[in-house]
Amino acid sequence: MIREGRIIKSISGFYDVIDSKSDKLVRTRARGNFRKRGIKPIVGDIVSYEDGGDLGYIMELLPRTNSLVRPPIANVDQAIVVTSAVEPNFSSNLLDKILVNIEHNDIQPLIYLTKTDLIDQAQYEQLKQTLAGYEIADYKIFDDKDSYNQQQIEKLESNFQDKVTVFTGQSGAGKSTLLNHINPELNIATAEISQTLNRGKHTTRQVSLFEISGGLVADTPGFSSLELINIDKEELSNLFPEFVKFSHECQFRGCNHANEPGCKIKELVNSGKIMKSRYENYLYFLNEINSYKKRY
Ligand SMILES: Nc1nc2c(ncn2[C@@H]2O[C@H](COP(=O)(O)OP(=O)(O)OP(=O)(O)O)[C@@H](O)[C@H]2O)c(=O)[nH]1
Ligand SMILES: [Mg+2]
Ligand SMILES: [Zn+2]
Repeated sequence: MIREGRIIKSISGFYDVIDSKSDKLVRTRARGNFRKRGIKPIVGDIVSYEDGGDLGYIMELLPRTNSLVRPPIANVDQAIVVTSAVEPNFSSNLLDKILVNIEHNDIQPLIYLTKTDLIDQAQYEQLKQTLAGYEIADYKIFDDKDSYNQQQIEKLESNFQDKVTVFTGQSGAGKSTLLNHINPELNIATAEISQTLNRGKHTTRQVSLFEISGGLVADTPGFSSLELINIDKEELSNLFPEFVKFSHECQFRGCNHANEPGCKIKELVNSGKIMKSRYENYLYFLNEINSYKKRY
């Protein structure tokens, strides 16, 4: 019998699939012809499979809405961008770069601030004000002074229902720690070896999706820096939702919000409605994309 399900785990050639209708977990293998066709099922894939009792067989992969490369995961709806106040230090440039990459994959970002216990009240107030600037982009912000308080965690979890969520962000920001607070039974290793220089040797960790609050959630390995992968400079402004909101009021259609006259975005930056740091990072990324072009 042919059924439909989603891959939540992949281990040495086996794929664990949750059946879409019955919620039953079925261990499967991919049919031999996948490799011939150069297709590899990944976690998050929705598949049709033949339920053969003990072991099922994946017949087809359904079209993906998106797929991430590191870690390999498909059909992601939203990303929790775990952002630390310190250790590593908050960087609006890195945060905006992460957000741009997420938007480019058509994934909804949510921002979660951690390590606020390590800063004083004045530093906290300043950071909170910075993060409030992201509300114009319609990003949900989780910035309580006590990062892992129960109420805030419940508020975060209320976004998981019927969605695939990944935790992403800089190495050491607290992604695994946050997941452990959500469900202590996950018992994910924190401050792990992924922070050491020997990183390459230890990246055997598998991505898997956990069922939490009616949705599927994945931890991912962090990074220390990031490139703007496959993003054209023409599309960059579309990855800043607050620019998209107002760009129809720019004098020129297709305005790049750089040197054009009558630019609504620049006007809103000057009046303080759009964050200056977002705009400056936008110009910085435009430059960066240009420099990639020269390099290749
Ligand atoms: N003081 C303090 N320490 C924290 C907080 N959140 C996480 N930590 C610590 O920061 C270290 C890194 O946390 P992890 O949860 O491993 O970070 P990660 O984002 O999963 O890192 P990678 O897996 O390398 O990407 C651990 O020692 C945590 O205990 C926090 O809010 N306050
Ligand atoms: Mg981790
Ligand atoms: Zn403009």
